[in-house]
Amino acid sequence: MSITGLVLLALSLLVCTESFVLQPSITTPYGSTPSTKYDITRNAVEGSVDFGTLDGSDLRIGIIKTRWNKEAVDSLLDGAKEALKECGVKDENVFVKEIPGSYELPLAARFLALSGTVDAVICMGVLIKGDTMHFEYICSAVSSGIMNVQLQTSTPCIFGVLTALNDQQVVDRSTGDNNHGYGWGKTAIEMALLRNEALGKTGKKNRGFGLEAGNDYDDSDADAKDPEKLRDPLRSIGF
Ligand code: DLZ
Repeated sequence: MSITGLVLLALSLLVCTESFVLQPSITTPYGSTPSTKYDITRNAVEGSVDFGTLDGSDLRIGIIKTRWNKEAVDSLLDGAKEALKECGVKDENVFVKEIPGSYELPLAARFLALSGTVDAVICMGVLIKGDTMHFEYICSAVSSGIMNVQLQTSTPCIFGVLTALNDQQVVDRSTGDNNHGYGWGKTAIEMALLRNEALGKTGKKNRGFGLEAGNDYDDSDADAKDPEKLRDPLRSIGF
């Protein structure tokens, strides 16, 4: 074998060793989780989803936030608001409503979605694991509840709930460059635009992700066009 061949062989062996032998694992209260080497830089790559340029200047966004873990939730709210502002959403088109805890998020989101007055809802809360099974029940109910609401109402409902095993995980994900609220804000805009494109809020010719609609889908929504409700959607549905 030539010298070049030997060098290449040695390099391949080094890469294999790095990939398969030196992988870190993450320890959780549930035990050690096998992981790839990318996990150690997860925080860095997590916030790097590319949302491109989003124009939210015509959108109305509802945010429902919990009083449980208020400090962290308020920081997440700041992150989301920053993203909405960056996308051109007007301050007067962002509606924030506080509720007690995460368990209440799906119903509150449903009320707001059914009002037909917002283009997306961000459901925001922080769940921290305690000593009992409470955390597991609430996480499961809230995540499937929020999914159900968005599928039933065709209004994007963003899962803005941190499900953390300890306080440190909350701090790591609700502050600084890794404030998850920011990504939730961008996701809300992208999904609101997608919904409006697909369902015709942006004009009949633009339905179906850019395809001409083949039927006469009626997008007149009396509630959403009622000037009184447009002025203050939260008040109009009883908040
Ligand atoms: C009761 C409770 C507990 C123990 N922990 C949290 C939490 O970490 N995060 C949260 O958002 N809510 C918590 N709650 C309140 C529940 O979500 C809910 O408000 C109550 O069970 C009443 O339905």
